Amino acid sequence: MQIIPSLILWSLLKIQDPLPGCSPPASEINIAQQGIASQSSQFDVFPWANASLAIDGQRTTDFFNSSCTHTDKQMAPWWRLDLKKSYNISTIRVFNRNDCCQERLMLAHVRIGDSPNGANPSCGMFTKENIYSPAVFCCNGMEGQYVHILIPYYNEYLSLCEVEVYAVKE
Ligand SMILES: [Ca+2]
Repeated sequence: MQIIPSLILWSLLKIQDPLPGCSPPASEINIAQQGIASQSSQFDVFPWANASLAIDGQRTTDFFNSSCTHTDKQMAPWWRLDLKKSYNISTIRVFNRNDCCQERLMLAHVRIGDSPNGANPSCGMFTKENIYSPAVFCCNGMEGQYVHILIPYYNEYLSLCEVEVYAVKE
């Protein structure tokens, strides 16, 4: 008699928990694709790997499927999403590339705020626990127009395959 309620509960959790650890309300959707993406530089070897490929709706994590961004190797590279207005953001999910080079994202920060230059509060950072995507950041309603993902302090490439930003669509 206990099995059936458990199965029902399990099914509900499977449906309602697309973002483990954050549990956004059903009213929230991924608003990333309505924004404008940019990045600190363009990698001249693969000039097609522009900033908008992180919000094209394709989560493929193989860089050579042509759906991931790529900057040049530079000090403190960044990727920015301009949401055009301020939102209360519950959750950000990031798909790192997985065909190689996952460690390049180590210590990168996810920031949210109204400063277009990235001087905003941090929602979290990449560690060895979450670089093998997808990484889920629980931002608990942090408010901002801009989402930055930036690698501080390092001379490095920055590549992102997909960034999803969950908030209440107005
Ligand atoms: Ca993509």
